Amino acid sequence: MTTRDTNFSNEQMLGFYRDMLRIRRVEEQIGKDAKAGNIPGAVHLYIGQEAVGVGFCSQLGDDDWIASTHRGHGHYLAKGGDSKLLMAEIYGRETGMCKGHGGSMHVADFSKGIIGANGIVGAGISITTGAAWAAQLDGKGAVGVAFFGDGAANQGVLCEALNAAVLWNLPVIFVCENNGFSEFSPSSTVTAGAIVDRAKPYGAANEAVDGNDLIAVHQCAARAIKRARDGDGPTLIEARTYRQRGHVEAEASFLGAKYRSDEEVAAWMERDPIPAFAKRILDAEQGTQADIDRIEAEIMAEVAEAVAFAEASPFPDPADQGTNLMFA
Ligand SMILES: Cc1ncc(C[n+]2csc(CCOP(=O)(O)OP(=O)(O)O)c2C)c(N)n1
Repeated sequence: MTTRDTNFSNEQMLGFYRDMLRIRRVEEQIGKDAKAGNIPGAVHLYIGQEAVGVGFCSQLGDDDWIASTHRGHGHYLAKGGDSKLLMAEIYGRETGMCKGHGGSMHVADFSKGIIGANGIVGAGISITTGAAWAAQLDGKGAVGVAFFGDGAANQGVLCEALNAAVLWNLPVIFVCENNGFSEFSPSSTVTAGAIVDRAKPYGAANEAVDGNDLIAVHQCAARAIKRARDGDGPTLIEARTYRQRGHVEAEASFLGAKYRSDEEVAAWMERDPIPAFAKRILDAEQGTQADIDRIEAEIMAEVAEAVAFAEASPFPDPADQGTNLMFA
């Protein structure tokens, strides 16, 4: 038996497990549907990185803002997004949360504080900085969390945002999910230095964390969120994790050369955050195999319901193209 995670009740531990597994199973389904040709457009999966989204979003409310990337389904679900609306959106149906006009890369729900995923690499960094500025002006203690990749960390916008955030003491957290790749380029071939160190010239708080360890992410996130809510300014976090799937689901059909070894993938699969968390719960006797099995069954039922909902939904009316549907 390993030590209990004394900060967390059994219910909370199982809740974290459920939230991560929900993202995993929904995305596995999306991956299958993309391969079957049921989904229009490109699909980028978050599989392997679930501990980061859940570690942060489980501590945020609907009034806090997050922005995501082209790999945004996990953040949407972790922040309380509805799986039916997500699936319908990705299927391009009218019942999606953006009425089928956004698709996989543009999932957003302002009512849940999800400013949006974004196909423009790095764009969420500046959008969240603006949302954090608005939150500061509102004075109600809300924070902004920008999730972005290691490739995005090489965009100039991170420097601009850190500069403004420190200067104006904004309640913003920049969360770089370093998943090892920018498209098909290993980070080591395109990224100089440690991303976490990019906070230092600006004097921003900063922390690197094991992005596959939900408890470590949760604790690191708690420190940064407290700092932001207390008016103590921004934090840059580098969560080191691994993109288990390809950059985009269809990549096998157009990529000639391999860009990572089977051994590397296998080594990271050993560190998959979800089975590791199940083991942690069982070893610490914070839940039973029956709990794990029940959660699995409930989530599989939710996934089936989401797919049925999407499939039964109509496509949007082409006449609505060009209408600002977010505010309609
Ligand atoms: C401004 C901009 N430049 C380039 C691209 C093409 N592009 C799409 S995803 C991607 C890689 C992003 O890598 P990273 O930020 O590490 O995120 P990850 O895909 O690993 O989650 C690139 C270069 C883009 N969409 N937007």
